Amino acid sequence: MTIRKMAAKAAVKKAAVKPRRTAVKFAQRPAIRATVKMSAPTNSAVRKNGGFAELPPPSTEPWGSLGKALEGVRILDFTHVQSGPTCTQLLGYMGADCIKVERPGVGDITRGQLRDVKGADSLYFTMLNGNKRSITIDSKHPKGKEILERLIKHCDVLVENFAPGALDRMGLTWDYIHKTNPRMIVASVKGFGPGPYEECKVYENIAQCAGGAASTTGFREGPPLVTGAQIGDSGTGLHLAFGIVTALYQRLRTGRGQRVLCAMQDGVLNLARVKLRDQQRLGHGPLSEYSQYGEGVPFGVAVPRAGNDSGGGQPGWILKCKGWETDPDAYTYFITQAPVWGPICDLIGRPEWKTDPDYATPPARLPRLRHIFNTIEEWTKTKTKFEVMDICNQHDIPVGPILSMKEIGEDQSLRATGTVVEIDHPIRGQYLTVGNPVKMSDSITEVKRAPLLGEHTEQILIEVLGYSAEEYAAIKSSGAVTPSEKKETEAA
Ligand code: CAO
Repeated sequence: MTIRKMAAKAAVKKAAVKPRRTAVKFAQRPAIRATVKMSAPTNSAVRKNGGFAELPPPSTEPWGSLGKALEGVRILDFTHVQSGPTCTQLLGYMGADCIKVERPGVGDITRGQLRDVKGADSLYFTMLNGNKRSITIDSKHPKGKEILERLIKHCDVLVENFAPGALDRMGLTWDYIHKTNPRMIVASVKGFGPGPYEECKVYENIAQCAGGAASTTGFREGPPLVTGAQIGDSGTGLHLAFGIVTALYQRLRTGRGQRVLCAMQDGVLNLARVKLRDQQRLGHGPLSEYSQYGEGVPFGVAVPRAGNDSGGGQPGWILKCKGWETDPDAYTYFITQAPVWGPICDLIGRPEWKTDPDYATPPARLPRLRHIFNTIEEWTKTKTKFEVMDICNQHDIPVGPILSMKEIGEDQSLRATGTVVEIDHPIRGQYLTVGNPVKMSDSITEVKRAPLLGEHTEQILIEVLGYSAEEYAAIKSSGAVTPSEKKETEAA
């Protein structure tokens, strides 16, 4: 039987005993490696179907009834702060069983950072650690090391984003992990890849600066700027999730795990690649779509900050809308896309611009963009940002309201799609989180609250790792999973 047939058979069997859309029970479940026996594929099989001789016949079961995409994958989640937790939360949304290992009595440092409700885990933590179980283990305690070894044997992927060398200092070197479980994928976020800065600790804004985003963000006259979108942390977590899923796929063919590394600098650069494109274009002349070109400001040796210029070949800018004097978000983004230039001219009361040689073609407009946007703004200032959206959409003119986080939190269409989700938490009560931004027709996401610190320690030790009740009691009294008195005093 082929690998795929076996996997499909196991999935169908599992689905048969599981009613549709029931919450995934975090019960003992064999990891994928246990359900799929490997056999070395022949070369022709490797060429066919990406490594599989045959796919199972297409299922006719109802969509969403065959479990979740990553069901059966178990993650040893050794992540903290933002980049790693973003990655494992996404894997959890896709159905992986994420076991988050935290330091007894302390936990992920973000549990206590930016606290808004006394005694409750922060939103920083709860919004990045949904769909996970929490186990507390002192990774430097001898018994803790033994538990970790069992976890390594029972999991498919270890994800971590400690400072360089921290995992090795715990004794969890790649050689040790690979020897203990050759199928395990070890995925890491680090600030920098191999090179002069590889030993450095890195946070979000450092990555934005080192990855080329900050030097190209902001206004020409001002200093470099970081963006609110967490492209260094969450962006790298997203890249890492992609690496993990592809490594799982390759493992089906090779039978072995591998190391997956995402450096935050690399992740940011990948997201800023259009600016490296522009750097090379600059060698062949000025960048005509940047408004400084039309303003006659010479270019320097590096890609400049472009303010709110549109990144593509279609000029755009942020324009004031009705109410801008008092509402800081009463603005719209407006793109003067060439195919709808005629309707734009009609809307703003400048029909003569459709044929005027100074305005009729995109190249003719480039040196006049400031004047053009000022004129369009005279029109947008008479409408709310939502009216601009409604009117322009009727003419296929690409515009977008500047939405505040208040407006996004209250947006009913985002709630309806599960992108913004309201969650119940036993200590803080209800809170909003961002659900799975990736929608899949056969893998339906259920967003679950973040775990309390060590909430599942007993459950994981007994149900996943197979310790007896007596062994669990001994582990508890050993101090390997509970805070030492010293740590408790420190935390208080
Ligand atoms: N039991 C015992 N010790 C534990 C433990 C556990 N369960 N979990 C973690 N620790 C220990 C680690 O072993 C490490 O100890 P040593 O340095 O003595 O070996 C220590 O806790 C702290 O690890 P750290 O150095 O990673 O943490 P930090 O707060 O000093 O640094 C950060 C944080 C984010 C700068 C660093 O982890 C880092 O650079 N990570 C990689 C890049 C990254 O992901 N950055 C994005 C963070 S999100 O903004």
